[in-house]
Amino acid sequence: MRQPVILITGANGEIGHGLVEHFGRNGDHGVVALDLKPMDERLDALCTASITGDILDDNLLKRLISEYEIHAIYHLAALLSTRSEYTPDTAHKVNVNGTLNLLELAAEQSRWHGQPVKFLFPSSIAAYGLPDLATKTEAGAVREDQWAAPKTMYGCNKLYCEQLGRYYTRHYRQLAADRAPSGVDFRAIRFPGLISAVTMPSGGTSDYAPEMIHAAARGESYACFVPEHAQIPFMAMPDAIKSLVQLSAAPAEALQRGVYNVNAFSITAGQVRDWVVEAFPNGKITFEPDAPRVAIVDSWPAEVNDDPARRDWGWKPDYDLARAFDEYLLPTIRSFYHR
Ligand code: AKB
Repeated sequence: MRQPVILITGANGEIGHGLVEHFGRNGDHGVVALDLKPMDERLDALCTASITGDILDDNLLKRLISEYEIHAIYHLAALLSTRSEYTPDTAHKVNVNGTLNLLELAAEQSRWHGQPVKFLFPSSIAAYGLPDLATKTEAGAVREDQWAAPKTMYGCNKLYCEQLGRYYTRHYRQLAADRAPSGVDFRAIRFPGLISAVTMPSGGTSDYAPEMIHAAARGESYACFVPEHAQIPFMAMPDAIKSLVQLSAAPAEALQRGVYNVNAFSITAGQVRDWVVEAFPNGKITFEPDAPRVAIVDSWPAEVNDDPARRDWGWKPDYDLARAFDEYLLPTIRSFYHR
């Protein structure tokens, strides 16, 4: 018999670490962790299996189908926005073809065990594209169906995969004589910039905030690649984990949409610097804007409206700006760096 599990792709990444920790300690299914890199030993111990492999490897995915009964997929594997700009074709392969592979795997799993397979997909504020700063300021807290005109390959990938998920959930094989629901229950969250106290991001354009914080905590200098006034929404990593777990647990009939914004706090790069220099006086923060990456950040909303998430599945962040910095980041980073 195949063991009932949840599958987490990109499990060794920032969100992956938090999810493996959560489900490894208190999930009712085993955890199969998949990543290109070997899992950290501490997390490996929490997994039924941790597999080092590629979501583009069809043979590997077939092995997963033969060995496990997958009831939910948290598909985190992706190339983030900056890295995707340097290799747009690879980004499309990983972010889109990889997601298509996992949607097909979910559909086949559901056919085998006869239950729906929940598919949790981390989309992003990168799916939005504001044309200029004046419009960004005027737009205020953007709703899900506004300004979906991404400027990056990563944002295009995320927006298209949202649509792929809707297709699999509602319109899969609609012309087939033996048409049947795919069994894929796709649910997506458009995450803001995420800040973890214990992992470092890589390849994201919102990484300036966590990079600044961690550099200062190490007593190092940091040249921020956006100007002080650059403003986007951010979220403490524990809230990102909470939102995925909460959306996954919501009854399908409560969800009036497949893609949700979640908001925690909106902050400028200058405000991050102000907090950082107070918390870690040895850090030396300067601002050296890199125009192409500034243009990407300027195209993302200053804030998002998350009323639908609050209405449909009771979303509410635990960490507002003050709590995120003073109760999560500061103590956790200090112990992380033994400050
Ligand atoms: C990135 O910067 O690419 C990501 C994101 C905002 O989705 N952190």
